[in-house]
Amino acid sequence: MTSSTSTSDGDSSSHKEGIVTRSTGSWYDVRVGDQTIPSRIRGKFRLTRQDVTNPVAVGDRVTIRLTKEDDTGLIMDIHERTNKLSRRAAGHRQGEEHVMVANVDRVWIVQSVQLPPLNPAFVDRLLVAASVYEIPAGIILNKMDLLSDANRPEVMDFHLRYDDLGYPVLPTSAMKGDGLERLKTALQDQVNVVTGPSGTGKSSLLNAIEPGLDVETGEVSESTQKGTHTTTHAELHPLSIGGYVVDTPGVREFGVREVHPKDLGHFMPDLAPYVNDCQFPDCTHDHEPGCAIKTAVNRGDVHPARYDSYLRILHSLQEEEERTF
Ligand SMILES: Nc1nc2c(ncn2[C@@H]2O[C@H](COP(=O)(O)OP(=O)(O)OP(=O)(O)O)[C@@H](O)[C@H]2O)c(=O)[nH]1
Ligand SMILES: [Mg+2]
Ligand SMILES: [Zn+2]
Repeated sequence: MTSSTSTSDGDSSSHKEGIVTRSTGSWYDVRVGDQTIPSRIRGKFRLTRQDVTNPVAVGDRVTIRLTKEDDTGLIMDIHERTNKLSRRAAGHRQGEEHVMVANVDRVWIVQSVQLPPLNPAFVDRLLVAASVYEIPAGIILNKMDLLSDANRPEVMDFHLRYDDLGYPVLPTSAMKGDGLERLKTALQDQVNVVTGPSGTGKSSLLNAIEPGLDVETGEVSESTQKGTHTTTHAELHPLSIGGYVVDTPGVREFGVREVHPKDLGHFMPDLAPYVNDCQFPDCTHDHEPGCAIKTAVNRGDVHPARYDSYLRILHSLQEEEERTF
């Protein structure tokens, strides 16, 4: 334990920079190069970050000090986060923030052409959530081998819609091996959250690009979440090409929340340009006359499916608000 990347600390020879890949109670796996070093945290982090259940989260970039005795690490410093996926804790720490993953480079939403069919409402909900968390998003359009005359118009429309919105859309077929090189390039050297409905082919895709990597990325069942203190830990799985894939416990966990209904339009890039042009300044773009967004939909500048998603999310936020207050 002598050579090292250094910090300005006097004892720099034993300091290393790494990324937290797993957390199990009081131990954290910190990946440094291709080594994983079990580490603990200094007490001060527990004391200074009392409003969060976990002061150190998976995805955190940290500086550790290696202990000479047993090759474990002590987390000395947590670097500033670019973003985080978090949720409100349940149980006795109810209301506190639980950070599931920090420093996510991209959330990938997997959809399949068929079996199950495209689900734009699901996609839009996650895109809004990603936008709220300031995490770039992308779409993987799998099972392209199932493209047929019957579903082609819908699939092309879907592809173009999100392309136009500026999201990367990657058509793939895990079965035929199509599009996998492009997918690999997109995932390489990034921290990727891969999510999507069950059966769309997440495991098949990940296995195709990294054999043996079968992470649990599916949605957690409703009943599991009702457990009083479900502690859900995400994990970063290293890719041999560089980068990580994260399994997160379910998309519901980072569904749209903590957005005031009136702010929703700001989180949809195609609606955002119009939100301030309505007749009423507090327009919800739902039923009000003189709504600039509805005008844009009628003019063909906003896709009706996107407006439809907007309304669904709006209504769910309004319901939530009624329940809470
Ligand atoms: N035709 C076709 N079938 C595919 C493709 N990718 C996956 N499948 C099949 O779709 C089914 C579901 O694939 P999985 O990889 O298990 O899907 P998943 O998204 O991981 O599903 P969950 O783990 O339940 O969330 C399996 O029967 C796969 O063989 C594809 O590109 N084309
Ligand atoms: Mg799976
Ligand atoms: Zn309006």
